[in-house]
Amino acid sequence: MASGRVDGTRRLVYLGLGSNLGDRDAQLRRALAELESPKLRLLRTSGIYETEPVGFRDQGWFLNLVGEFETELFPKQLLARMQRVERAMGRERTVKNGPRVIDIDILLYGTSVIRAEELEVPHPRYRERRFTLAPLAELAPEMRDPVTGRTMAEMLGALKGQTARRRSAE
Ligand code: PH2
Ligand code: MG
Ligand code: MG
Repeated sequence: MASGRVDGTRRLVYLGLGSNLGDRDAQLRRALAELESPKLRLLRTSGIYETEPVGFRDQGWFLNLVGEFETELFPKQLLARMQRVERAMGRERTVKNGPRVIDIDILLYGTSVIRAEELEVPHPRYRERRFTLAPLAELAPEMRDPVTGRTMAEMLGALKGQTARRRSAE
């Protein structure tokens, strides 16, 4: 569990999902359903958090959650799957960090550290965001960030500001 390696090939991955346009609940549910496959199995989901927009602030509040998956997909295969689901759901890339029907991000992929142009893992900003750390700390408070060694609970405890209200369990 600590290494995120379940056996030789399977990895635990944590995906962050967010939506602030349209029927946000329905979109989170649909994205989880469309992500699932024999090689990407959903193990647990956090509760749903109603969160204040971070970054570009002049937009509606988000619903965010984190899904814990077990996967045999390599990171770039996983990214392609996520982008396919985003496109199928009508995601349009317009304003950076602006409103979206669905956003799916790899937060953690086992204990891997990946620094490629098209993919950075751990997610480069997840340590500063309550909308990612609150659901991660709910699922795995003692899990450590592979770069800093800090636990999810420690990082969450150090954050100031940014409203995130846990709304319901899935
Ligand atoms: N996603 C962003 C930027 N800001 N704020 C909240 N509350 N939730 C998000 O998912 C979010 C955000 C970029 O992906
Ligand atoms: Mg994002
Ligand atoms: Mg994204």
